[in-house]
Amino acid sequence: KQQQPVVLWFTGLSGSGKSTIANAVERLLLDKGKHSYLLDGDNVRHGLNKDLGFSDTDRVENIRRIGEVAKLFVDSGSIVLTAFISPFRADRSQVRNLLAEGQFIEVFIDTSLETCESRDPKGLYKKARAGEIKHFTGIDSDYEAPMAPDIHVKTDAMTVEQCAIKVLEYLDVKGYL
Ligand code: GGZ
Repeated sequence: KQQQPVVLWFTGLSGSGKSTIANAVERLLLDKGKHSYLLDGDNVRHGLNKDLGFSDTDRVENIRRIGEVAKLFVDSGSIVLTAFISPFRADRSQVRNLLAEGQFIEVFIDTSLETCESRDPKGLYKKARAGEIKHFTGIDSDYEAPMAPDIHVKTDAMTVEQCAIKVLEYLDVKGYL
């Protein structure tokens, strides 16, 4: 059976584990012989969207462009993973509406602000608390958690591997693979 093209849209706070889990999902897919493509800050915010910052307006535009790019990949038959905070519900639902029914899977990487802040791998939360970075998500910029995510990954008591398996099982059960 052919794989179904789809967007796995990861959303969650900075440091929640979106990219790490998305990478683990990519690897599990590859183990099953399924090729996927990951869009994240490294390949999008440094290139296509390098003109955008972190004001609300810029984040809206960031997500809009990523949605359009994800759609192009889906049109080419790919499984696409995206790992962006995507803090606003309206923007995420706009991407859902861009795609055909069943082609957008919202994956909520639900890690408490407390946990994200204690990890702080890049020291960004510390800077945000000190007022050195303005409009930081979770500190002085909103994060609107999904109300009905397709996949709700509560990371606190799970390993990265377990989180990735949860995503894979969803894809399997729903017939995407
Ligand atoms: C949030 C910021 C900010 C501000 C820089 N707020 O942990 P990171 O570093 O690697 O991931 C964060 C990334 C967020 O970019 P996104 O494109 O995912 O955001 S959005 O979907 O809201 O457009 C963080 C870094 O960029 N970063 N400044 N003020 N994250």
